[in-house]
Amino acid sequence: MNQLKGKTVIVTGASGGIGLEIARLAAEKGARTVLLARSLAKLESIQAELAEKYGAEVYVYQLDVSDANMVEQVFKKIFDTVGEADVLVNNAGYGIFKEADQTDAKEAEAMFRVNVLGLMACTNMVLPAMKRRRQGHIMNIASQAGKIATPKSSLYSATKFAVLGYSNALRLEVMEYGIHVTTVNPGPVETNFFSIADESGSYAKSIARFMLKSEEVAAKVVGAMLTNKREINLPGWMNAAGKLYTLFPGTAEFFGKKAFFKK
Ligand code: NJP
Repeated sequence: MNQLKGKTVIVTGASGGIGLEIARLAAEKGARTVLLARSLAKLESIQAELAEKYGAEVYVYQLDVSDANMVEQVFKKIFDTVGEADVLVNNAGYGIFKEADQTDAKEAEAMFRVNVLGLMACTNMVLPAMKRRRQGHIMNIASQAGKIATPKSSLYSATKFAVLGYSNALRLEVMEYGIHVTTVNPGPVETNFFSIADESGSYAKSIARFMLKSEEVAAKVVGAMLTNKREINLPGWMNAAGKLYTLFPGTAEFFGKKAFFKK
């Protein structure tokens, strides 16, 4: 049974990378798909492609999730034009790999505004209707960096730890309304993320063989839509490493030193 047919799926950061693949797959499965990002021209060309390929009902809106007023205006427009959300995928985000003392307050504030406050603002827009309808699904793209913090990831990890903390509390709060909250924690994924996070390209090169494809991540996310999956952790070996790290952090840091200092 295709559980997404006729459902409304909103994806932030859908102009490329993981968000685009999630939107593409949701559209292919018959969802009414709403794509949000800052790059409107990219969204419009994706809209045309998805409409042609899948005959999909696709809507696009320009949105910078770090702008709280814009979040409010755009979501109101979506509710008026498209309808209420069945699934919200909070995917917009970025990282910058730098040591803590090389990171200034402006960079920290900007990243928190997108990765954390933006995600919270979008969630708050869809929650009232989800609670009223006693159904819905919030899927938050966090990271393995929200489970294991490594050098040059202090700021990025802090934002993703925040996303996991927020999501874990939210899941309990909305459980009684039949609303699901899933966190998605991928390892490195081959996307434009690294051209922002790792300008030199050296980290991306050193871990190229471990990189996931955005299509793989998207398949897991879309496959879990409207189910009560708590977390999606991938790849499996990194999930296992994350569990060991939680149990024995000191030992894991000692033996994992070589891997931890790859950035
Ligand atoms: O990155 P990329 P990913 N307001 O750069 C949008 C997490 N993750 O797909 O606004 C609204 O290809 C941007 O669009 P635009 C990562 O932390 C990744 O890899 O037009 N949208 C684009 O569509 C992030 O949360 C890896 O520039 C904004 C999208 O976000 C998510 O996965 C590993 C925005 C970014 O696409 C997607 O990242 C991991 C804003 N202010 C977690 N700023 C990885 N790639 O290795 C950016 O564990 N966007």
